[in-house]
Amino acid sequence: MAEFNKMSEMVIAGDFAGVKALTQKMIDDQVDPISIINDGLMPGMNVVGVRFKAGDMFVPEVMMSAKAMAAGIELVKPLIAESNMPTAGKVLVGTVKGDLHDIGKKLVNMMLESAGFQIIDLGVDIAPAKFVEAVKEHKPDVVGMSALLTTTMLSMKDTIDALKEEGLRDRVKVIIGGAPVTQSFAEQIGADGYAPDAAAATDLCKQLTAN
Ligand code: B12
Repeated sequence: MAEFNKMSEMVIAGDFAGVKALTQKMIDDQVDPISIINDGLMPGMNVVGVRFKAGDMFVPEVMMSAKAMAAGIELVKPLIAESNMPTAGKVLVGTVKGDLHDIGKKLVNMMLESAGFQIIDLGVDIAPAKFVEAVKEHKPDVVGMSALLTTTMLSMKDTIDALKEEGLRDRVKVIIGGAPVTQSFAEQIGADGYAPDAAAATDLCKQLTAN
């Protein structure tokens, strides 16, 4: 349908008002709300992910696209029974203890949400015990930790160790990210994965929740 393509283009362009208006028009025209998400909004965000990874789009543009997509989702959400909402999995995220940086984490959240993941964001300065508590409460598929300081990255290992001590490590995948974090650090502390940016984080979560 040409309107789906138009909607994808509007998401890519970060056209908040356009996406909102077109979503409402489609709802008025009785288009299936799940199809609006899967055939209109998602394909646009997928393109954004690819372009961001290739360096053809930058953080502010990605945020505009994610906001445009969210405007569409807001309108269709009430029309879809909770259980039918397409969900790719549940991701629990937090910035680790002692660290207050959250801009990158918010970007990761937006991209994941746009890809259909349910996000539980614990916030910043999250101690290992708090991650453990939240894993018990929310039973996520993936735990994502963010750190921007070389001093706070060490708390990522403490959190993984705490999950092990509580017998929860095998029940969740753990991914880490943030400017000072690397793939080799992820391997060193026993995380399941590392991603350098929000688009790669989305790919990683898709991969880890695929089975
Ligand atoms: C903005 C900023 C701040 C803001 C934070 C505001 C906020 N709400 O986040 C404020 C002013 C509060 C701040 C404070 C401090 N900061 Co500061 N800050 C920055 C700055 C300029 C930008 C960070 C940022 O937002 N980048 C943009 C986002 C989009 O990128 P990103 O965070 O890397 O996220 C991407 C990826 O890393 C990845 N990612 C991120 N999280 C996750 C999580 C997962 C699971 C995955 C898979 C991927 C992933 O995806 C994201 C999107 O693509 C950096 C410098 C820099 N260029 O990085 C310094 C920087 C990180 N800060 C630094 C320092 C030293 C501090 C302070 C200690 C300064 C001070 N003396 O008070 C305090 C510490 C406060 C604390 N306890 O946390 C240093 C860290 C040095 C180091 N190696 O340890 C840096 C590198 C600056 C520098 N060159 O010295 N800071």
